[in-house]
Amino acid sequence: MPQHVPPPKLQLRSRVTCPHCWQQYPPEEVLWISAHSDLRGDPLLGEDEQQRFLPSRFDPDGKALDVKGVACKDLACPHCHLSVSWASLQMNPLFISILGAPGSGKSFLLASMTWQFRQTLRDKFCLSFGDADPLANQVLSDYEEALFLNPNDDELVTLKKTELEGDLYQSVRFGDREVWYPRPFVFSTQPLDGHPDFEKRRLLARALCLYDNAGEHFLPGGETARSPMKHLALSEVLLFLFDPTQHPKFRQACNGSSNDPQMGKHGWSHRQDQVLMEVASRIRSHAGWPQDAKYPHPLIVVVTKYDAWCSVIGGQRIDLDSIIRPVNSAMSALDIQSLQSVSKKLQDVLKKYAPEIVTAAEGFSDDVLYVPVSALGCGPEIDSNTGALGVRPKNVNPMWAEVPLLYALHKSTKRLVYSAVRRSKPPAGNQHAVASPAEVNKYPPNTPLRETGT
Ligand SMILES: Nc1nc2c(ncn2[C@@H]2O[C@H](COP(=O)(O)OP(=O)(O)O)[C@@H](O)[C@H]2O)c(=O)[nH]1
Ligand SMILES: [Mg+2]
Ligand SMILES: [Zn+2]
Repeated sequence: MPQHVPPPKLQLRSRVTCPHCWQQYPPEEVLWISAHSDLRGDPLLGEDEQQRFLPSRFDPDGKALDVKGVACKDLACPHCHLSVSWASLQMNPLFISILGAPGSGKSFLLASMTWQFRQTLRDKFCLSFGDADPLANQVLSDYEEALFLNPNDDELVTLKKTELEGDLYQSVRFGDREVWYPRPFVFSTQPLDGHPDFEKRRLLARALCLYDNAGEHFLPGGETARSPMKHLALSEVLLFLFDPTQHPKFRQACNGSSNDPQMGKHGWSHRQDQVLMEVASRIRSHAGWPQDAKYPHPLIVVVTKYDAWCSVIGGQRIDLDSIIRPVNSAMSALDIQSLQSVSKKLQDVLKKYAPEIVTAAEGFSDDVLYVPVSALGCGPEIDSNTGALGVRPKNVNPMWAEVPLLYALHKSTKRLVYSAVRRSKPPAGNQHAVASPAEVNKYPPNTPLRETGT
């Protein structure tokens, strides 16, 4: 019998979910991408793509050999032929969708969030965090580089707009039907040595699939069969971005206390509650639920551009340290109660200025957390040459950019990011208990841990 998968030292999942087309398939059906430069042309992806094939020969390292005998390393989904990373074959996926009106700050937040995660997860949570497929994450790495590793840090930068059908979408031709799939950014994370569950790292490892969606898709009527959004229904956590600078009552309340040009004539204006209701309606129809059904997962309402509207909630800088507690010398846990008290304060502010958002959010999910973030920590400036908004990298200093994703990780896999418990009587001088590893795992995990199949 031909051998379709390499003799594995690797543990593969029994079913793999494609992060592009979301079809499930057993790992032995995965295709390989030919390496020899003569082997070009794919019926689904076009003439410029390397051929995909189901292998029958492998080299001693377990790499498939293409028909020209060259060892290959890249894999592709048998349904859409787009490339999939090894992490997708080995790790439980965690789909997280980032939604919001055009201009609400999705692209900047993604860049800031993943940049912060690269340090915070290792240093504070004893978790590894890396690109599962560096080439596929290139757009996001470019954003990160422009903001955080820019040698010309005094020059204004803008991020390329998330086009409807551009870099962030990939086209696949099924016969005469062309479909544009949102390009996932895939990262892998797992416990490092020092994490209480280091021994179970293979079971706990997750392939995080993040989607930066063009906001236009969420304006009523924006989805077409050409641009499916099934990832919305598969997401275990939704991040909905609400941008107060686009809201007339927030702008009024901040009048005089913010120099941000977005508060003035540069501001966007979209009915953001309608975007959220549109998202809710699409998720329900994709999942086949009745239109009044509640989403069974957490909804995180990320209130962006905190630097621009913080005057309405006290004007303080917010620090990650205020919501994490040390567990041991290597690891901290999320202080959920502190996070919830910030959420409550923000919910009160939203009820005052934008009650329609609270109604839309709580009408959709029973588990809503409101989180203030600032991807930049400063406002953009108007570029006098182009009239566009730009930021100077030297001024960028994010606030809580990583918090929504930390909470999402905690909610979907309690054992990766732990929660700290507060003792009822705090020791003198210390309001919060330092939780021991046994204590921190307050809740049972959401989903039972499963052994990965072979
Ligand atoms: N004041 C402020 N402005 C921001 C922040 N993040 C993004 N912006 C501005 O918001 C605009 C839209 O952001 P972008 O991420 O492209 O929005 P998207 O369309 O949702 O992807 C940009 O011009 C940014 O300058 C922030 O943290 N603070
Ligand atoms: Mg964008
Ligand atoms: Zn696929």
